[in-house]
Amino acid sequence: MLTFPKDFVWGSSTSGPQSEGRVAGDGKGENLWDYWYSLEPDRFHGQIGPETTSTFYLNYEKDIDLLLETGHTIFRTSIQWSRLFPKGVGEVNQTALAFYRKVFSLIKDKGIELMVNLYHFDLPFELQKIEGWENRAIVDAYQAYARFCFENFGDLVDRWITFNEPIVPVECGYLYDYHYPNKLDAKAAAQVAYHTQLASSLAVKECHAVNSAYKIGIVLNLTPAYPRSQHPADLKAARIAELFQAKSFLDPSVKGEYPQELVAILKEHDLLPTYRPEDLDVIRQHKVDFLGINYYQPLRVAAPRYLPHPDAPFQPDFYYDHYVMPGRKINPHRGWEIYEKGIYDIAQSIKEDYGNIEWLLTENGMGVEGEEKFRENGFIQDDYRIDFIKGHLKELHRAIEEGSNCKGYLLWTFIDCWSWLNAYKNRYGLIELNLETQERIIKKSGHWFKELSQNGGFEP
Ligand code: BGP
Repeated sequence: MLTFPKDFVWGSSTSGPQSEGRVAGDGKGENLWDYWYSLEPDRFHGQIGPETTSTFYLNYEKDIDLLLETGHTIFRTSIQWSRLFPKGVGEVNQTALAFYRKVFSLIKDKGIELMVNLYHFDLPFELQKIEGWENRAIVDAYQAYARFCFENFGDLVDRWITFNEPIVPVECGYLYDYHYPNKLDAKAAAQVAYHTQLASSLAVKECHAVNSAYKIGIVLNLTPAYPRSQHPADLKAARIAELFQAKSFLDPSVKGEYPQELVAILKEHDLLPTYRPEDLDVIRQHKVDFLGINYYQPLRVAAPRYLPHPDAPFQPDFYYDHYVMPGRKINPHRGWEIYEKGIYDIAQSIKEDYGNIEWLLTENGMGVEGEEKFRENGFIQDDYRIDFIKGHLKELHRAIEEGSNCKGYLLWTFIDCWSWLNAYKNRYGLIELNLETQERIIKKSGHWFKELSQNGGFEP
């Protein structure tokens, strides 16, 4: 039996925009996903947009019961900024305030630890209209929104999160053409990243000002960058990839400062953001209390094969190519590599290089396309998901035995939910969602997860 520490928590993560849905009269304002969908529905898988999702807004009471039925001792979701402040600033939507207080109270009443994220890729559209995170005014708006949340929900929340995967909107929206506003402008990307970090540090400041006992962290999608070989050119590629993908938020959040090499690279390409010197004190003084780490697949890189075209817009992969390792283990239902040891390597790096700060694995999971083919006797027999979780937990257990300060495991996700570009293509849940009837059916993994949580471990 692999047994985890007594205070180790078990649960899952979701987000407001991916689970709540919109209901007539709920007072929610548009966020940039609502807007983008109205503009370009074809860019969303099957033209399925963010309006419906898994109807948590209507079904939260039953869904919270399901948390218990699947053994949750912790649950992470996010507040939708555009639900609480339909215009991003100014008037509060009282219906939303009451909704979140009801949901959070119910979760607490069930004895489940509650982790609440303030931002999961979902800027209110009114703020995107004024250039979104490129505009420093958004930092002020976010700071006010964050403070409002600490003051109004702080009594119910055990752990706050400033941002989920803040590098994702930077990459997908400003360096590559995946998310709105699809800009391909590295200068704007650097400004957006910098403003996001500053906003995160200011949220930490506000949170501790409201109550010094409140705990606040940031969720980062981390993976070491694995080089193709030990050739110096591959090692350099890996070092630089890690600077952009991980350390750009990890270092300022945990150490209170940016890596010098990253600053030098940005300077060389004339990409340094506009900043005020006093901001750096804010970042230095307001470090996170803990980290959330999301891990799905490793990042493998090699030295770049080609020189970039001199007129092409700058992208970090100017310095590295993505590397597909021959013989890698793969999840054939999603196309992502499975590399369980990544968890151990992350844990070691946090222990050695980041002062062994307290952390939780806040997302890990297996997306499966066409999952209904695994239905037998009325429910999904997802042994592959159980094996996936076990494989990662073995590595996590090994790291904890060696002194890693990891306090919990949160799967992505509890009920199959809508995903940004992929809609419901890849199912991740412990619980199946029937899109026609909205019926929820616990999968085999959901029952297994409850045993895992009750036993505090599993038979490998
Ligand atoms: C993470 C995001 C989640 C979720 C997950 C699954 O990066 O934080 O919001 O979407 O990825 O991704 P996908 O549905 O694209 O497979």
